Amino acid sequence: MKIVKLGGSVITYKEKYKAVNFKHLRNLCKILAENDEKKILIHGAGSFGHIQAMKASLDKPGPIRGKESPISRVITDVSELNSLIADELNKYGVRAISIPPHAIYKGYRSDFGIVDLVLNNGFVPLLYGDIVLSKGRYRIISGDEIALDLSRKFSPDSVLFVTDVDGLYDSDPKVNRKAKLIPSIFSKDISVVDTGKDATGSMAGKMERIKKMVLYTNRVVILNGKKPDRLLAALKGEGTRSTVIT
Ligand code: IP8
Repeated sequence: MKIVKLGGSVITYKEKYKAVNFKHLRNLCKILAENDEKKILIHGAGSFGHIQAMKASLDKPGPIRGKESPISRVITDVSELNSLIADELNKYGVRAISIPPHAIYKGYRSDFGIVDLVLNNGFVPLLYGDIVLSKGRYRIISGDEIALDLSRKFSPDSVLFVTDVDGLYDSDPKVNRKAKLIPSIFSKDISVVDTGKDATGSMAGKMERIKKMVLYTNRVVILNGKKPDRLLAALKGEGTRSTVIT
């Protein structure tokens, strides 16, 4: 079984409120339809979540009181993105069934019974970065954190992160043109540099979770979703330009 997270920076235009990148989304749906292995899908919030969440300072967990309207707005917006993605997946033949995280999480506690039920009846569970509630409090939950919790429960053979870069580099490829891709690395050798510029801690948050994830899966792969063939190769367990973390 595999867990695949489609990053918000690939499937949406991150700077433009509620703008889906249908070209990338459809290319990825096509690939996911080609591979009929058991899988759980997760997607990020992209411009359907991060823009409003930052505007209303929802990035840190806190009391709900006074923030009801942005919380409800963000939950509604990410669920809208989720419906669009479920629709595209179904058009391409992926039998996805959405499972809203806010309905299965209470604070930090989750009940994945419904994920198990959906998966073991031949469907593809589809979860996403969301806002979850507990008594009087809210918190943003990233798709990466959901991937970690699902890994703990389902022990997938691999977890694939579909991002807008080829993988991990020895320096920031968006700044340094000479940055070199790291094809494989042990999780213990990863040092995390905080670049935090979205509501869930960006790359640093992702790396913290990946370091924990390798305890529950054989490998974590970070790859570029703008080159959909790489996702197909990684799904088949073949080598492709990416970073493999073990
Ligand atoms: O895009 C963020 O999820 P992510 C969720 O997976 C919200 O980090 C609501 C901003």
